[in-house]
Amino acid sequence: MNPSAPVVALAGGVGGAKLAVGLAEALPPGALTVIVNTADDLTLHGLHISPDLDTVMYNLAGLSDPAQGWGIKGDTTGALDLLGRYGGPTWFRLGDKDMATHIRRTQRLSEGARLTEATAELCGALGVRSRVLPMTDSPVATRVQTPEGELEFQDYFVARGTRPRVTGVRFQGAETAKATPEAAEAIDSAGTIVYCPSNPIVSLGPILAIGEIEERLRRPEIPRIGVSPIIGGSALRGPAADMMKSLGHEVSALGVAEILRDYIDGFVFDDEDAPLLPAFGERGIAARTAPSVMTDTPSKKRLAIEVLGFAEEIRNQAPAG
Ligand code: FO1
Repeated sequence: MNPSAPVVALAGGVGGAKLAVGLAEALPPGALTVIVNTADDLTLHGLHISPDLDTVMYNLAGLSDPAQGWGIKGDTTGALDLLGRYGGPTWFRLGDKDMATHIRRTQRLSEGARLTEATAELCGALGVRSRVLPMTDSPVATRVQTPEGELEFQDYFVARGTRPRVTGVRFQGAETAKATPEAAEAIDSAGTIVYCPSNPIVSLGPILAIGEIEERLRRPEIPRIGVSPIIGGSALRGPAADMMKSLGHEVSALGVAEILRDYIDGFVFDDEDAPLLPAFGERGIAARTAPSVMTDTPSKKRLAIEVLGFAEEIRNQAPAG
């Protein structure tokens, strides 16, 4: 697979990280840039934690815990256990090795490095060959509105186990957040844009909420492909399905495509949902199905090849000029 120009993938957590691995496998070294949601970031124990950046980084480095999809495989929690004895919060499960990432990131930020620079250093040290970029260096925080009040994202997601019904979502700081020069340049020079199978509301939503990024993503002259995180009416993991339902979206691949509609030229969803193909046709959204459950590296790469192949088809159909 050798598309004519660099590929930019937009990703949130585990689903996004899996397709990023597939894309990195399918593309020539260095051809992939992953722009990652940072609105899930939090500060705990005095440490700056960027869960989605780390999930993408660990997956691309081959270090991630295969069962969870986040964190580091074989990690232990000795430091967290002792922090708990000191009276610190333990609801957010930080592994010992993972903690080194947060310590180093926090140190570099306190020395004046940008999150983009700190991330590049961490990825470089772990041997990640794709470029991993935070969506912004500005602070943006997802706030989830529920009958229990407005919650910080990780309070909703981890501490409350995504149980509260979501009545609204906002991305605090997005209205003034800036695109970094690196993210702007990556999008401007991309030959293909891929929306990974991440939660369209709280993983891709924050990226699209940043005006300077959103404007740049309106590039109809290049193929832009979305991939559904919804299969057979549910999400393989996480609250995407419940959240879409409570916010009034159709809980299906079509519902995801409708959310991303202004930003995509084609949409890939699971073979199981093939009966939706005529509805995509009726709504004028180019679509294709593929096996989209990513359980191992070959299945991640296979999906990536389908996505990139679809992008090439769309590129070749486009009128020249
Ligand atoms: N997810 C959980 O469900 N429980 C946790 O305790 C937890 C800890 C954690 C620590 C580091 C990290 O990088 C990710 C972690 N996650 C945890 C995942 C994270 O909350 C989610 O993947 C994202 O924020 C949603 O995309």
